[in-house]
Formats: sequence, structure tokens, C-alpha cells
Amino acid sequence: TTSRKVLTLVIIRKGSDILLGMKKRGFGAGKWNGFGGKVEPGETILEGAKRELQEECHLTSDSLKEVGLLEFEFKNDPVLLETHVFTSNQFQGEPKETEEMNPQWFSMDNIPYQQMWLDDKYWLPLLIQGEQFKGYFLFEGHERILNYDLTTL
Ligand code: 6U4
Ligand code: NA
Ligand code: NA
Repeated sequence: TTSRKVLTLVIIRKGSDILLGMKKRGFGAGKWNGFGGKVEPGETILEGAKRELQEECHLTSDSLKEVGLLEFEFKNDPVLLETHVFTSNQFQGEPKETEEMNPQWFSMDNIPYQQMWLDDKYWLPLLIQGEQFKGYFLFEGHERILNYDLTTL
């Protein structure tokens, strides 16, 4: 690894549903995912998470809780993606489609793992169970995991 990018990922819950967005462009386009992106200079990681949630689906939340830390590496790529995962079941507003994401509620027992990043099926159930976790995933391309490590805290 020669550099790190700090990213956020926000999973909003409401009762037995979780909110995902279909990424319409850029990194991970065509996949359902939480909301998030790069933390910008001068903002905290939490501020970055709140900003991306607002920018990508027009929700605000003052009670995001950091529950996971995931590191993603891609074979032959020196950049490590340090992704801070937040969740909340308290938010304001209605999810709205934006240029980046098309939001949709999914029942927790019907999560579209086959159209998500491959790591999600390992750690999202932990989040849903209220656990905190830390993980590392090494990808080759976007559709194969070479190895991973995931622990609950
Ligand atoms: P710009 O450059 O502004 O369009 P920005 O929204 O800042 O992009 P983006 O969308 O590239 O950043 O951020 C990537 C998003 O994808 C973050 O929310 C983290 C998330 N992500 C990256 N790798 C992931 C993976 N393996 N599994 C996962 N989410 C991942 O569930
Ligand atoms: Na983003
Ligand atoms: Na961004």
C-alpha cells in the first residue's frame, strides 16, 4: 500500500427495512450500496458521512453511529480504501433519487446481495444484528475476493 483513501458508507434502517441506492455512475456503478464517498479536506469522517447521505439521497441524520471499519485493496493497485461504515434508524426526509443514486427500501430478509459488492454479504448481516466489526478484503478486479479477514469487536 502506498496511499489510503478515507471513505464513508451509510446504511439507514427503518423497522425491518434497509435503504440502499443503485449507484448510477462512477465507482461501483450498477451495484446496490449504502451511501457515501470520499471524506473531504477540513471535514470529519462523520461530517463526510452526513454530507454524502444528503447529497446522494436527500436524507439527513444527526445520529449516525460508526459501527464498522473496512479496508479494501485491489490486486496491483497501491491505493487502500479505508471505509468507515455508519448506521442509524433515525433520519429526516424522504429518500429521493439523485444524479448519483436511486434509493430503494429492501426488507432485511431480501437484500440483493447478488447485485452488491461481494464483501457485503459477509459484513452487512453483522451490522443488521447490531454488531461492530473490522475487516480487510483483497479483490482481484471488482468481482472476485482473493482473501479476507473479518472480526466482530
Ligand atoms: P466522486 O468522485 O465525488 O464521484 P464520491 O461520491 O466521493 O465520488 P465514491 O462514490 O467513489 O466517492 O465512493 C465509493 C463508495 O463506495 C463509498 O461509499 C464506499 C463504497 N465502497 C467502495 N468499495 C466498496 C466495497 N468493496 N463494498 C462496499 N462499498 C464499497 O459495500
Ligand atoms: Na459516492
Ligand atoms: Na464525494
